[in-house]
Amino acid sequence: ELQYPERLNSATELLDGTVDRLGPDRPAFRTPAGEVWSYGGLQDRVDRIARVLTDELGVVPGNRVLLRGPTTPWLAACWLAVLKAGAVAVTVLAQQRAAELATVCEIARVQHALCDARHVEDLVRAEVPGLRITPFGGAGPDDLVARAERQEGGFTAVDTAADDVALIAFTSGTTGRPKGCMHFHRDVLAIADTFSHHVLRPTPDDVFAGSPPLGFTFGLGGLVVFPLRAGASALLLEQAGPKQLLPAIAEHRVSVVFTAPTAYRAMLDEVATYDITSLRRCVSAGENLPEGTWEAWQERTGLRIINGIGATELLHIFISAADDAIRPGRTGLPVPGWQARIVDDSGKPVPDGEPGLLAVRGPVGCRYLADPRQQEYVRDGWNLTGDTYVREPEGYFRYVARADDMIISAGYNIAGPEVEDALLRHPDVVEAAVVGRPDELRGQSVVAHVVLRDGVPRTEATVALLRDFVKAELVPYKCPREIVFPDALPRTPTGKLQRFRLRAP
Ligand code: 3SK
Repeated sequence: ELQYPERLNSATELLDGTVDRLGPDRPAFRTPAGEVWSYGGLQDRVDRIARVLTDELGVVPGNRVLLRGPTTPWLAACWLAVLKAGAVAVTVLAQQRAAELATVCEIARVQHALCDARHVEDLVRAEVPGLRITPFGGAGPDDLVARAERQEGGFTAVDTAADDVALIAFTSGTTGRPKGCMHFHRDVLAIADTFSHHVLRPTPDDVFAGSPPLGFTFGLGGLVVFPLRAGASALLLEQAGPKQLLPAIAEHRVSVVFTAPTAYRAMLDEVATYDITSLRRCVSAGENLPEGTWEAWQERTGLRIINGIGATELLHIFISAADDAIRPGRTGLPVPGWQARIVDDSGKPVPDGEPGLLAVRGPVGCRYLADPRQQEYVRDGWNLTGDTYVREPEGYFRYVARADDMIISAGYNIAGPEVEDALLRHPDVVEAAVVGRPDELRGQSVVAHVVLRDGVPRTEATVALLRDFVKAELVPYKCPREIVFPDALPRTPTGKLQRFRLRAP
């Protein structure tokens, strides 16, 4: 079991603890432009920002500070400084617009914002009463960077308790009002000491990179918390789509990459043209990883993708597996420190091999900020993630679908992801989403939304070809009755598929 002292400041542990262990000179953050921030340089900037927060902006422990911007070393430094000053970091995505920002600020009662100078406009338009916005990375004497330069270093971290709130991470869900998830200082370390420590097993020589932004806890863990806890470094990419990731991996000798299943798929065609021999860990989360994508990536690269399921409510990944423990098509085993089981609607465990709701518990729990949906997520001390899973007899957890995404057609239960996996095995298919659409005769009918490779005709002949292809892989009742060819699939800013949009009649 994880043991942390009663008084604990996670930013101090991540940063000052690492400097004490490994010295100030090792690289902490890198940028594609070749900039390198050493641990000592990062510590100095964090301390100066913390002084600006406390001495100039009047931030006191417990104040909520919004952080907004693309993935840069300055954004990461702001996050560490907010925690070091005992305040609470409220992370949002750079793409979130004024109305969403206003809601987040209202729910979290945000008093201050540190915002990348290129993204201040939407925040101003949000018209949050009393919000004090400090830009960083711009020009002028009031910019946070200029202010920090005028300050002294050597800030003594606020003596927070291990269970003081360190951050509030928002989950937009696919619909509904966003929910703020409160996480403690000890939770920040717990994700590194469980998933990262046991599954990734990083060393100080590792170079982390990836596509999820710091406003998504998938990215915050993978690009800040895990590398710093290990004394490793992270390449922080503002643009981190499949097109940018491969050259970045090759040029900066990245060894641990975090991205989503669709990105692995999108990189398949070009991966052979880059030298990616530095890579030793490829992590996939955020969505279900189709088995076909896992196989194709292994075939092209020789690398076995580490699948994982995480949640903003639980901060990071709680089921996963690495190396010889990986089973293609399975998410994995509960990460050491975590427990998982499958339950029915009343919370009773169901036998192995039967689908049910995934329930997990471990060192981090869901704590929604002032939201009655807490009662739905946490029942009898177990967190219900909203996913349907099967636990197989050897203990592996296999994803079936999001609990509310099961398709029931003519009395059959159909898991959209299984049909998607079949479609994605066809070389002309780039992305696929399979949903149930209301149908008078069958209750629901199976509809596939397929993004085709460039140049493939969107014709009835292609529909017929794909239907035959699926029928050769799956029982006929799972075969889509309808196949449509959009240009792209609707996704949240964190890349999650918005199936509800596809279900609309
Ligand atoms: O939401 C997710 O899917 C997720 C995955 C990994 C780590 C963290 C999160 C929130």
